[in-house]
Amino acid sequence: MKTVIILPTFNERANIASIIEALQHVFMDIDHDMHILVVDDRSPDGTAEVVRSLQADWRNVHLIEGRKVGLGAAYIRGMRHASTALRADVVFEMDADFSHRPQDVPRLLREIESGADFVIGSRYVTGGSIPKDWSRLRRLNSRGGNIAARYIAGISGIKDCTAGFRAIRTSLLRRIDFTALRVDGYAFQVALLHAALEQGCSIKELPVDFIERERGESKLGLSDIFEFIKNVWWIRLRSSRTFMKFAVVGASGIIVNLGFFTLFMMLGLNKYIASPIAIELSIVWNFLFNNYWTFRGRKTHDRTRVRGVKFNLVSVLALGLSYATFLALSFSFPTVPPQIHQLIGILPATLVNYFLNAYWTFKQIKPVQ
Ligand SMILES: Nc1nc2c(ncn2[C@@H]2O[C@H](COP(=O)(O)OP(=O)(O)O)[C@@H](O)[C@H]2O)c(=O)[nH]1
Ligand SMILES: [Mg+2]
Repeated sequence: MKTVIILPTFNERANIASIIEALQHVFMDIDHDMHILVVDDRSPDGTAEVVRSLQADWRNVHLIEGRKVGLGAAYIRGMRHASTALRADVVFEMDADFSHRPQDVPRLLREIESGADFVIGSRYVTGGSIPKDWSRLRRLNSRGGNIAARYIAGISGIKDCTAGFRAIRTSLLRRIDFTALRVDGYAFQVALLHAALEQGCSIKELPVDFIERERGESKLGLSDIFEFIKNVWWIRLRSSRTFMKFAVVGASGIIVNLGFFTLFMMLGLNKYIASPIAIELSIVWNFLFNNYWTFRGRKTHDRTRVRGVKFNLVSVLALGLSYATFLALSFSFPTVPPQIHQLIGILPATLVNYFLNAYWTFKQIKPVQ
């Protein structure tokens, strides 16, 4: 079995030689054709130079270089190269900074040998761990990413959706359209996992300890976080018919909201009074539409009466949120037309509305397993 460990690098001069050596050491006990592919984005610190000098000693070290677009773009380039030019059967995703331990490679590979298509080195299954000294923010970021992958993108049954240490069969990768994933950064991890699940592959999670890097800096940036949020919603939009219906209802609600708002203003009503009434009317409209269409097929715990009460509570909260946004924007940007403030106020209200209604008001009774 030809196996290629893909190491994306950006300014990893301090780590690259030692991680390659550590991997070579581990390879000695593995009974497969083991290779390393460094995907470097022309690191200014000269990471590629170090790799080239190591290539003189190791025939199984490969290097491709490109323009820096992001971690996902680097992995896509690496995976394409590994499965076509290098004809790999299995690829690994792995950080070059020792966050993932080289000695865990054989364990993940054994799981592939036993038939899995996709093996995750997981920090969040029993036996796995994240660094004890991770800051609250870092933990929140990692946990939040997994919660978003689960509840927004709808990936269920996987504990570590954002893991960056994984072994994947190229037979699976060849069935995936990378361009359709539409991701360049760290969001790639969740996008690829979701695409793999859509292919109906066999996925395994094995516990690993994630080690904090000692040299160099993390490259996770703000743009990665924004792309991550965009991506989980994009997955949701494509894969969830319920959310599609909710979005259609929401769009019709926007027309109701802005229509009534404009009508009331034309009738001479003060805009601060017209706003909440228009919001409330659109919420009632949305509820009726959702109740009799979007969530119609759901078996819920509650009777319609209780659902009605819950819906009203959610409505008040959404109304408050929408109106607070309207007020804040009106005071901050008084010259902008009030319709714009009213329109922006719909956004936070819609998100809160959807989650509370989908997971509380219309919570589905779980089928007995
Ligand atoms: N080629 C390439 N590698 C990247 C890029 N961003 C991050 N990396 C590499 O991907 C791996 C994981 O990144 P790291 O900064 O350790 O992320 P963290 O572990 O989440 O803090 C490291 O080996 C980085 O050098 C990029 O844009 N291009
Ligand atoms: Mg790292």
